[in-house]
Amino acid sequence: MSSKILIIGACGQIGSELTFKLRSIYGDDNVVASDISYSNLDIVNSGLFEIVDAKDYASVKTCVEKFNIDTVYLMAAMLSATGEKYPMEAWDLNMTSLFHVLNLAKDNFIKKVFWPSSIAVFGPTTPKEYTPQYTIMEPTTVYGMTKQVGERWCEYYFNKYQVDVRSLRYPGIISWKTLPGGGTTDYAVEIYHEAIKNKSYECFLKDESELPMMFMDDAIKATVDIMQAKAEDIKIRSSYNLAAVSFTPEDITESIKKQIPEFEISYKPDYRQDIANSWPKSINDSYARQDWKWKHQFSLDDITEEMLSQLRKKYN
Ligand code: AKB
Repeated sequence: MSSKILIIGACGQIGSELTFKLRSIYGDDNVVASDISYSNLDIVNSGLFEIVDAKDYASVKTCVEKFNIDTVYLMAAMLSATGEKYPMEAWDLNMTSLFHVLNLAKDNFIKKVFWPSSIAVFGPTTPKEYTPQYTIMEPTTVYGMTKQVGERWCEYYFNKYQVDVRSLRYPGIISWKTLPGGGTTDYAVEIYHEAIKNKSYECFLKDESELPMMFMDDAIKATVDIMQAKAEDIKIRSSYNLAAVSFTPEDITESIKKQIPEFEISYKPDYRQDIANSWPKSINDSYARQDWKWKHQFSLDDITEEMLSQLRKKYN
């Protein structure tokens, strides 16, 4: 069965790479990229593109009807660090956009929804090591609160209205094509850019701040896999824990130094340190591995090798 896909937030870090991947699988004519502005020309110029305001129901619905969309990937969100600066705006964007898409599915305009959750659903009272799927969840960031409550709504729409919504709790995502914006895990992308450009980096987290992370290719694979899985294999309709690697700024520095021995890091923790302190160090994703056979590929050294070789081409 052919799928007509809409990606909302296609100009962002994950949305942009997801757009290219979905076009390669389903064909350029079947994948519509959309965002609030023309902020990523690679995406705007690479195929079907529409301006869509995720907070405006009419704007989303018009695009869905225009292209006969059956599947929506809702990638627009305000992340953890920016969300602490603009709490009401984060709540509004993250919740309003989710309700619009869930309601379009409930009212049969679309058939299937992907919505990303995050490790930010966990908080300081959650067990930090190998955090289980089902555990204490008392997030202390607005972003984490929107993701936690969003998960409840996803499960509610599945149980009450049979909406086929699928979700992953992404860790920090590392990629070289598009920069992340406004997250606490962004340091793990910035550090590679600075390693190539300046051979030094001032980190906004402390050396021992361990967080769950993942290379973009693994994140995209997980997203495609969960959406392609048989509905009966998706046993969790809130959101699945998802993991690949966990490391500290010190670990990533060691990994970079294997290739750039003169690389130097210094530490100047800011308000994002409190956010990092509230999140797990590592995640138990055994349900994803069991239910729809999730498997990651990239280790920290694999990520470093790929990031540095791609960014060398970009900057040199
Ligand atoms: C953030 O740091 O806010 C995000 C996330 C872990 O969801 N990258």
